[in-house]
Amino acid sequence: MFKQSFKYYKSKNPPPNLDNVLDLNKSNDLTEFQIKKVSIKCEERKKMFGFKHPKTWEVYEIVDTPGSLLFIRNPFTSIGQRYWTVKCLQDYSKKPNKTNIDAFNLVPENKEWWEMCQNNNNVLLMNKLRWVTLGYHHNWDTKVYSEEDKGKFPKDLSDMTLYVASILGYTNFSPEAAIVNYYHMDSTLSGHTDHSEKDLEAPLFSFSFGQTAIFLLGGNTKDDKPTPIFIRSGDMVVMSKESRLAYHGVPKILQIDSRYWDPIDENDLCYIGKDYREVVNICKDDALWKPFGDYLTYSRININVRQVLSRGQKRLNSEDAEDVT
Ligand SMILES: O=C(O)CCC(=O)C(=O)O
Repeated sequence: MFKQSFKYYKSKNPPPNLDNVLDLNKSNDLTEFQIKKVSIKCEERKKMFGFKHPKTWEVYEIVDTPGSLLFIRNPFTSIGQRYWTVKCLQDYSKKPNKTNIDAFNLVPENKEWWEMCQNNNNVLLMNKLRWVTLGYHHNWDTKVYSEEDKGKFPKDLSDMTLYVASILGYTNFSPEAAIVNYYHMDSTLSGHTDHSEKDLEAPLFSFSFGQTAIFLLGGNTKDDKPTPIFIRSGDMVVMSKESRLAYHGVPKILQIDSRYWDPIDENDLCYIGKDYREVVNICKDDALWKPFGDYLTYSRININVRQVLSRGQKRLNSEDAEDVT
């Protein structure tokens, strides 16, 4: 069933009918058998740079799927969306973080990918970047993390994820690994489960920017019929427990007609911490922001953040590697 749905939504000719795709922008049209509104206790929470005030967040649980999958409808401000876009393109793509293009030796030691793409408007090179891994590097072959294959987890991404985790009540979460996926209009991500992390109780936070995805959320086997869901720019998905072991994938990227990252909201600028200023200056300046905005008009960026260690564990050991299949 998963494969059939994937093929159906991936199809270009004929294009799929989108009437059955769960659309959280039309939450009033959805029934209690599809979504449940989740209230969060956030009166005392401070607003953080890049986010709307948590008291305005719309949090939903997707019903009739394994485990718990939360969907938060774009809690980001437009400058927040710009900030994470610039970080994913300009900073997280730098060495020593790992990328899919490392294998092709396209970027010399003393150069950076984003800078090279900009210097000669190298669209081919730009479109080659498909993923970056941060912190404990995801091993695409073995799916096993190792102490020997790990970089520094970015502080801003850690702070941002911890803020979201605390608002949603996940007080013990520790951000230790991330995959940044870069999609273009013809990209897909085939069905898979997220089982590399030991502690499946720990949530997985997923943040998306740019073009819209059709996200397929299935069951514990590929025989279960998946639920298709629109994920738009700024939307956040949190998977925990059995939902992490549910098959999911992205069969299609759809062109959007609004830019969720425009116009920038001056109000948000008074919340900027000093570590964020340099990148915010790029986001505020039309000319400096332009190449990043152009990229988003034909791409989607997804950042998913995971906890690798079990609670109280300081480092991985060889036994962990044996446990994970
Ligand atoms: O792009 C997405 O929304 C999903 C990404 C994902 O499932 C993954 O990286 O494991």
